[in-house]
Amino acid sequence: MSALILHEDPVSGNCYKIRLTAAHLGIPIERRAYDIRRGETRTAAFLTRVNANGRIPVLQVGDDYLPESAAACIYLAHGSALIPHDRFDHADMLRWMFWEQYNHEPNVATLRFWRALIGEAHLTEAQRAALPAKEAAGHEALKLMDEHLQRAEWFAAGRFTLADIALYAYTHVAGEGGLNLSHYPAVEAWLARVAALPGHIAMDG
Ligand SMILES: N[C@@H](CCC(=O)N[C@@H](CS)C(=O)NCC(=O)O)C(=O)O
Repeated sequence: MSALILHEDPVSGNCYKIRLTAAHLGIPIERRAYDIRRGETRTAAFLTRVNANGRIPVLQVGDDYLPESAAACIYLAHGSALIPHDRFDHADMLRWMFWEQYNHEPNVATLRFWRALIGEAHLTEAQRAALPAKEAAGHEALKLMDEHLQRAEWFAAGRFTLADIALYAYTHVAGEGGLNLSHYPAVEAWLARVAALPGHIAMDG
């Protein structure tokens, strides 16, 4: 494999997904930090060279740049047990990863970013007005996860896959955004299962 560099902000759960995947697979990755709160992913140099979309994470593979956390996790885990081979299980894993990006991350991660990393006092009027809707949608996402986890130990294929990594990243810090996880006991039990796996690393590790 070519040399790997993760362009990241260490506070970002999307970046953590990639570090967690690499940790489970024993793949070494060099890290390059940017501060998103200072606009460091919006400079001309970053937009031209790293990601025209102005966001981290970006996994650099040799001279090539791969934005999007899910794409980077799939690149790292190619051919490994973290991606099911069975056709249905593979698609089901992707189903949860797509769901995470559309229904979960925009609510659960955004609430954490606004409340824990920016601070409610510094939110714009529009952001403050959006809080109740984000909270309702965040709880809806956690409820759906809890219902699934009352019936299954893992999200897809009956075992730990990239779907669990993608969902773990922001779920385990949902409380920082004001979403009380104690309402979701099956989610809490699953978080503990993930954290107990060999190879697990903490978000700030
Ligand atoms: N869908 C993307 C989301 C990337 C994203 O939203 N990155 C945020 C940090 S988690 C970012 O770079 N924000 C800085 C900005 O938009 O300026 C992924 O999964 O990688």
